[in-house]
Amino acid sequence: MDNQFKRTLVTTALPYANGPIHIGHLAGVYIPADIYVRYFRSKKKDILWVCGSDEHGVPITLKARKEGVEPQVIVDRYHEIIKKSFAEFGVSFDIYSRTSNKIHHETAAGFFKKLHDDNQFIEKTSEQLYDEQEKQFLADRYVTGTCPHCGYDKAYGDQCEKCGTSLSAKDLINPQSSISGNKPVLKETKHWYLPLDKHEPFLRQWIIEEHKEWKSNVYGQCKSWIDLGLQARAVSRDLNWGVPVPVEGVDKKVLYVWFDAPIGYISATKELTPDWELYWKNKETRLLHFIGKDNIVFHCIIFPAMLKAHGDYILPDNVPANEFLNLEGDKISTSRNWAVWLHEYLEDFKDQQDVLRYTLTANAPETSDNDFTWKNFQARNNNELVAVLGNFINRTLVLSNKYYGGKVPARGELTEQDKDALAGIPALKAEIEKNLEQFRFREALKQVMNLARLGNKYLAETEPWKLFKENPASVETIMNINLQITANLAILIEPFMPFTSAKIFDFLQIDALTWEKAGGDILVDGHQIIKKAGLLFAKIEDEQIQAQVDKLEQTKIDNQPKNVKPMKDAISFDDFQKMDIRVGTILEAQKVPKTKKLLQIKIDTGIDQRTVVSGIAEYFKPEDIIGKQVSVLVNLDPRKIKGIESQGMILMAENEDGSLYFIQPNDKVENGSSVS
Ligand code: B3M
Ligand code: ZN
Repeated sequence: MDNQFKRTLVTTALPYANGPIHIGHLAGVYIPADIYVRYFRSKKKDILWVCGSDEHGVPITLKARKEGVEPQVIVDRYHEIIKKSFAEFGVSFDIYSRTSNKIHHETAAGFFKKLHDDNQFIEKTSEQLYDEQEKQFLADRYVTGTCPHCGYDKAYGDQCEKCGTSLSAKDLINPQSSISGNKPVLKETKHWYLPLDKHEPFLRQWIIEEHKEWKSNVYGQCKSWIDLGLQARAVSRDLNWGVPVPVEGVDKKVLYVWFDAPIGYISATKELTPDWELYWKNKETRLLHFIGKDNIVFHCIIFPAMLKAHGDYILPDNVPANEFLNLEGDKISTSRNWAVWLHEYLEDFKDQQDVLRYTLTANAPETSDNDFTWKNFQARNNNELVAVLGNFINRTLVLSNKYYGGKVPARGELTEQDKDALAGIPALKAEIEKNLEQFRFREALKQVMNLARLGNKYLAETEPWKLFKENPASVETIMNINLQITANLAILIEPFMPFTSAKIFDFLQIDALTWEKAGGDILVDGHQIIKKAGLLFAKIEDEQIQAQVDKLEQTKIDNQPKNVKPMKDAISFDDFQKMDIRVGTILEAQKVPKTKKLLQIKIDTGIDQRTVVSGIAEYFKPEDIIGKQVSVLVNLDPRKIKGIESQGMILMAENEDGSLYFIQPNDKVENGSSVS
């Protein structure tokens, strides 16, 4: 399939620079892409991989707002953290750029301007959701509400994360401002729209007819959107963070983040190479977008429509999107801190990047959502990496050193068993290639491990340690074959576990080799390998796993509302109605002498003016509460407290730490208004 192409350009979703990177990112997007790109590099194919931080959009401005800093502070912080995590895990982009830089602003503005000048947009003034308190239009993640398609009640203004449908803020049922929590009003504003409806016939033909080979999850999503009917999408926003709309006289409007972000792929390529146009405009280039399933509509419908409208760009040849990875049965969530963060993983599992890369690939959510559990992580390490791969290579190296001082022995005459073992190498290599080229990374990795399994089986069946005395020549053959398998493993494993591959090459004392060398003999007779090799993998103990599980348990506890008292027994409506609660205003207040907690308070209840003794002196100064409206239970039997008759009770909310708050109307009401 790759033969008709001269070169490949791989893009991976630009992570939002509003938080660090977790295992969900790696498993869904960056590890599969890294495997793919490393494989093609190893085959010496012309391939480039571009990525960078997505530094615009509401996730960034919301975070900045929360911290009370400028958005630039947020993106500078997380861009560095993300970039470092990727590098530490061997994610081998050719460039990791960012969308706040100049080249991107110019490229995105230029792209918009061309479409604008070519009349590819519709300009429309319409009513949009507006937060009156915050004086801001609400779009995208600034507004949440109920999805009109699936009923999910936390859908965003641009997308429902539950069903994946792309939305416009006005589609939401019961919209609510993410900033103030208020119900938005409608206000007029002018925007530019990309008429997706106009592109529908082309999209239908291009995807539904010409790309039936796309993964079924991707193809299915695209088909259902197209069948639902596409609508014009606004590509500008009333915000002050982003790429300014490059139209004369327009102020305080920026490009919609999903308009500028995919152009980030183009800007990054420009930054990387003067030949960037070859990768974007030449029909012999194959463009691939690796993404998660929530990004499908943007990469398969909206961005291609933009590229098509521009006129001179190629379109993606494939969009191998993955489903989601869950963590211990629950959706990974940055806000709930339900994640395994890459930088934290390395603190606990130093130098064990490949164990995580292996586990995430073996459990990749390729066809459906999948679950990461620490138990499975431990089992994959102990039962597969240690017991299969590590064990085979260790035994091979130890025996070679023991028998031959680490010099590769020559092969003699071959038995059927020897021939079978040797034949397994090219056969498995072919399987690995076939799967990699079809984006089936789990299966490809399984086949790599099968080569180690084959080696273990061959060792177990030939038992060279038993033969060494009586038939030394046959042992030379056996060990030669085991060493050749080891060298093949070093090559074939490189896309998946680059750190391990480098170690094996070092054990064998040869320079790293490329893909074409795999399939047969690699080591020449008499070559000297390392005398004493370390172990490739270490067993992961139960305590280490327990510590991780405990950490997640703690997160669960942290996420729980604290110390909420259990509900009292049910009461009847009549019981409730017996209470007469009124809004009153505090007229006077003074401390009750010789007490710590008590205030004597005079209240205008609307019915009368009366005295109430209340145990709130530790939280309120008498002079601060005069004039405040409070809720008072007025028909409570009077009680004498410290010699003063208390005629009712002021209702208070009590926080976990014991601090007290009045229950007040949110606006001034008449004294005597009843609370029910
Ligand atoms: N920034 C990532 C996300 O949806 C989004 C991808 C942009 S790719 C052009 O989490
Ligand atoms: Zn939905």
